[in-house]
Amino acid sequence: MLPFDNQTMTAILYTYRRCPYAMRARMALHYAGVKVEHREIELRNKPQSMLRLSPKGTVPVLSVDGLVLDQSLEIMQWALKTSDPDGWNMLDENIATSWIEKNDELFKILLDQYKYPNRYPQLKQEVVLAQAIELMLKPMEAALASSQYLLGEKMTWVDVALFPFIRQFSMVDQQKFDALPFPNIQRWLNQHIESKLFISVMEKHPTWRD
Ligand SMILES: N[C@@H](CCC(=O)N[C@@H](CS)C(=O)NCC(=O)O)C(=O)O
Repeated sequence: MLPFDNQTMTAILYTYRRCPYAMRARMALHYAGVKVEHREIELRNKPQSMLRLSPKGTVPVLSVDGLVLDQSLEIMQWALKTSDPDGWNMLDENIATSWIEKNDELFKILLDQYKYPNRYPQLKQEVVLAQAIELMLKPMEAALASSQYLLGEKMTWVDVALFPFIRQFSMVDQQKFDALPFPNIQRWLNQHIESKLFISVMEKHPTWRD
């Protein structure tokens, strides 16, 4: 357990509302009860104070008590070490890693290709969709058909880490996504979208200026 104390320590989070990496970090921090100073950024005009902490210039970035975490999964893990009231961390590490690798290394590429077809004129959107279905959506549907969450009957941080990416994918063409034969993914997605946790981390904040 890290000695984070909401009363005496300030955690600063640089974030961007619509970024799926930032969403997973915000959800874990909120779940863990870590109060953060929320600094909403513009990706095209990043604050110098953030770049001084993390020159690579991606969100989320968490700064707390001299520690800088600039990977969303690190922030999630840090939050859960601080507090994990419902046992999001009680899971099989190998299965967790395989879902995360599939999402962060492969599915994210397909998501970008599917979302921004103008940037990939050589790719057919139907082919990208078919690849995403084979890689991610079919295995997810199978997992969610046999249990309520990806790793079993209890929600884990893996559900939270993947959900913002699947949400973004579904929103590219909502009608088309809704027509796919994946009722269990839709159930799981809607449950997260409608959750108090997600709604609270999607509140709008004014842009932070240094
Ligand atoms: N591996 C990083 C990826 C974070 C990332 O790529 N965030 C995007 C926004 S969704 C970003 O900040 N991109 C920088 C930019 O667009 O300038 C993490 O897990 O935190």
